[in-house]
Amino acid sequence: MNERRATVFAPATPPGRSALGVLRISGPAAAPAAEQLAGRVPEPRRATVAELRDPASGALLDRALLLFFPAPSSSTGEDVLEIQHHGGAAVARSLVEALGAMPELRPAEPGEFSRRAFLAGKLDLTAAEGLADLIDATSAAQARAALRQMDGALGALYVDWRERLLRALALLEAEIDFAAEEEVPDRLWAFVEPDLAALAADLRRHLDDGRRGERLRRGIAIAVIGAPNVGKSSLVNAIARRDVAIVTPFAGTTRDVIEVALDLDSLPVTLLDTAGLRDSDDPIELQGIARAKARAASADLRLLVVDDPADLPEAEGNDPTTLRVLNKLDLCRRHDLLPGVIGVSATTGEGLDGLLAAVAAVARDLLPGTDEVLLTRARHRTALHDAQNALERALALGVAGDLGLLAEEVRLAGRALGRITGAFGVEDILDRVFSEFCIGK
Ligand SMILES: Nc1nc2c(ncn2[C@@H]2O[C@H](COP(=O)(O)OP(=O)(O)OP(=O)(O)O)[C@@H](O)[C@H]2O)c(=O)[nH]1
Ligand SMILES: [Mg+2]
Repeated sequence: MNERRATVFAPATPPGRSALGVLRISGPAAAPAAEQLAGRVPEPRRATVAELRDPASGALLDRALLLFFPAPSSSTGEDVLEIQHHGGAAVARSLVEALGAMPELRPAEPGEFSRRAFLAGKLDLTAAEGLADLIDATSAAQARAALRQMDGALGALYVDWRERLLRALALLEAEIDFAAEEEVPDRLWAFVEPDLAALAADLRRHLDDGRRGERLRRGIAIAVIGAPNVGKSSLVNAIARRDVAIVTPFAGTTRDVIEVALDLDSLPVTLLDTAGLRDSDDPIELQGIARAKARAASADLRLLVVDDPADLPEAEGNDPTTLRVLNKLDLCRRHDLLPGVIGVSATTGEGLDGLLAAVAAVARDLLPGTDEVLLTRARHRTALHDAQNALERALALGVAGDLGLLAEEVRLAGRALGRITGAFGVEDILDRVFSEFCIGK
């Protein structure tokens, strides 16, 4: 049997105790599976209650809701049977076992439903990636961006650019076919060059986004740094509202970098608690300090914490990505506070709201606006760079350039853009894209 036509099944909901669970079956044997489990195939797209029985023993497995979507009007383009069964590990397991016993069915691989949808032309690769991001989204801003990408906003942009390239390529190829010269004729260049130059500028602007889209996807990294014992871990716990990091009265408590993912004012944020910076003989602490320095350098934002105003370094230049924080405000006299320094107490919670507001304000600047079309993945960035380089080479060839070479560069640029949406040469990247998905998606 053709592997792609195999019928696959997978739970679409996580295992464990719940009111309901969903199982999906996609492929030509979806209808026969319904027949074997429920004794009949439900009417298309109509919720149908049915008793599900083990085909081998006849034992009642569940009374469930069945939905049947015949090809091609289904999420995968194939026949799809959706079983909404009662939640609970035993019911789910018995249904999976009954399906697994059917020789024409096999369990789906991670992302296989989405992969089939892509192969059936139901969504392009950027939309599939948006779907994966939506499943992974932990903050409202991430979910919004993922939904926009899933709806095709990003794909449409790349398709439009690729079509502009293909139009130029068609003109160049017509010239190659019908003219004897090998140079680019003036009138053709005058026609094609402005378009290629405008596209190169669009690409440059899109790439030059300060990686804000990618940052939105993975969250803003905020490193909490400072000398030992100033209360960095206490501050992280206070912001996270739970005890993620160990706090002790002893300097040198934190060794490893501890990460906490937070939704801060609907922005995705990862707080990093780090080892206190000091001279030490302890090789373990020294390693922790080295890690702290590395993470602080690569973080998007730094909270530099002190517990004595005298320890505050002069603000270096005007680095908006390092906020200076005075902790243990409950022990300080208020007039000790310097301008531009945020006073907090991890113990009493005083000043935390102000600190979070300041963090959110900086974080918002590091993230894209709500309706920007975002470059969200390194995969896209690589392909866009390839397209841009090919375009720049094409433009550099200029009017005296070789017609065949020029056409080849434009072709390369178009292929690079096609790789992003999956319109071109994707077999090799499909595995990579869809392996990021969870099973059942
Ligand atoms: N009074 C007061 N004590 C605090 C406050 N924040 C932290 N502490 C105390 O300061 C001590 C050190 O706190 P930690 O959070 O472990 O300090 P740290 O900066 O993470 O220390 P290292 O991990 O060793 O670098 C603990 O005894 C805390 O209870 C505060 O706002 N007020
Ligand atoms: Mg600590």
